[in-house]
Amino acid sequence: MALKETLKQKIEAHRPRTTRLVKEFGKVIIDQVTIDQCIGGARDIRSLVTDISYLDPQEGIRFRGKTIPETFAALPKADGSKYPTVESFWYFLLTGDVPTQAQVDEVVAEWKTRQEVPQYVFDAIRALPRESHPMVMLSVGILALQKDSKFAGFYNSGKFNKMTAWESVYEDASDIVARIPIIAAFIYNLKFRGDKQIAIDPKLDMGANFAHMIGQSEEYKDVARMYFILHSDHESGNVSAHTTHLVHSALSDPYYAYSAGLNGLAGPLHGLANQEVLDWTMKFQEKYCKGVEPTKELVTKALWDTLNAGQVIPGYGHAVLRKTDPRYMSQREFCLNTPGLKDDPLFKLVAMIFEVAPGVLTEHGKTKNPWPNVDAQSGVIQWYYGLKEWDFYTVLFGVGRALGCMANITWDRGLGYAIERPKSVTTDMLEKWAEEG
Ligand code: CMX
Repeated sequence: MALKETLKQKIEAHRPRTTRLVKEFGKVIIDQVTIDQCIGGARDIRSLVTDISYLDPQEGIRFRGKTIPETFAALPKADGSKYPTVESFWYFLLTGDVPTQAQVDEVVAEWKTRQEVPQYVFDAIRALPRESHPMVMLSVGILALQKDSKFAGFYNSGKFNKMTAWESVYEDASDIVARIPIIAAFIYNLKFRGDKQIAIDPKLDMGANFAHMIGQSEEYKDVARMYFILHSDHESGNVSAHTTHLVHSALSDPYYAYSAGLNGLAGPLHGLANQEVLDWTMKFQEKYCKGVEPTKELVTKALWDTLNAGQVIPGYGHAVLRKTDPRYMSQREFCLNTPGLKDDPLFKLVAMIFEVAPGVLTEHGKTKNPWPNVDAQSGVIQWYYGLKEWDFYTVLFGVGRALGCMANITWDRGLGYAIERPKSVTTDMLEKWAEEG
């Protein structure tokens, strides 16, 4: 059965669960809100629902109930590869089912029909100053596609229907996940390869085609597949996923919603941390290792200098996780299993930071989680394969994150989630409640 038809059945089967929860158990209390949560970024307040992924503070992410190793093991692999195709993962994220090879082939073929990016998108990106950050270009590229939104078209058709609205979200979402790697490759080539563009190879799956379009090696095809899958989703409260969900909750179409999500991903406390890690590491080598090999002592000194300057150690800490991020471990494992990469000086340095930073951060005593997150490891792999332009790294994150955000808002519409509108209070009110105890 085709993906959309399977999804239709899943959504229709799920709806009574949501309706029953609201109707029969709507007033059951599942959390309480404290003043520090109000002021402190709504940390930990249980107020979002998603079945696409769940983040356990100790264990890390599970996609549709599966850990990262379980996900990689379960899904059909790309031809001649140890990693699944991104398309098979998309099927899995949307439906919760592990697809058969035939179902994967269908998605791969469907994405081919959606891949063509209109010329005006490239023109809009070209019209930006060439020094614009690649994330600006990606966000503009996605927004430029809005003109042809099927969801907006359906909304404006006069035939808008809440029960079927998810179908046009699915159409836009599928267009976005199929097109975003093409736009990302265009940006990379425009900015970093002297505008030498490479045409789509219609024989390749999404990850392999991305590698091909940025002029990368055969080996990088697996890097792309792994990277996009690992960065896809991290439940719903993170800035990019939450922003996408919030904007779409106003029935803004998926283009408006994901362009906004990307703008959040571009923050240094979120997705931009991956470029900050490389920047920090390079500056460390320049400043502390002139003519000498990096040592744990030098790394310790550099970490303390950063902290004493009031800055954060990029790639460390997390709002939810309290252990090393399994996305970090998965990429570290990739490095350790890749001859050449495991002996790469930059990988060795990042591994040394991993040995030292948790202790320094613990002694510093501020962060609730001294362990590395996904961003501490991802840049090293890109660097090794020659993708050294680190201000592009968050674009790679954005290509992967599209999968999670688009799967989520398809289900948001399927289940008819309401416009998001939390309540704000004033400082006077907080002070009054504080006094009253
Ligand atoms: N280095 C130094 N200080 C850190 C720190 C780090 N890596 N991580 C947290 N802290 C500090 C916070 O700045 C905060 O200090 P103040 O009390 O002075 O404000 C204190 O420790 C408590 O913070 P927390 O509750 O542990 O962490 P938050 O939930 O507030 O923030 C995060 C989480 C990720 C923003 C933070 O750990 C951080 O800034 N890390 C570095 C940037 C980074 O790697 N971001 C990527 C996260 C993954 C992703 O989204 O891509």
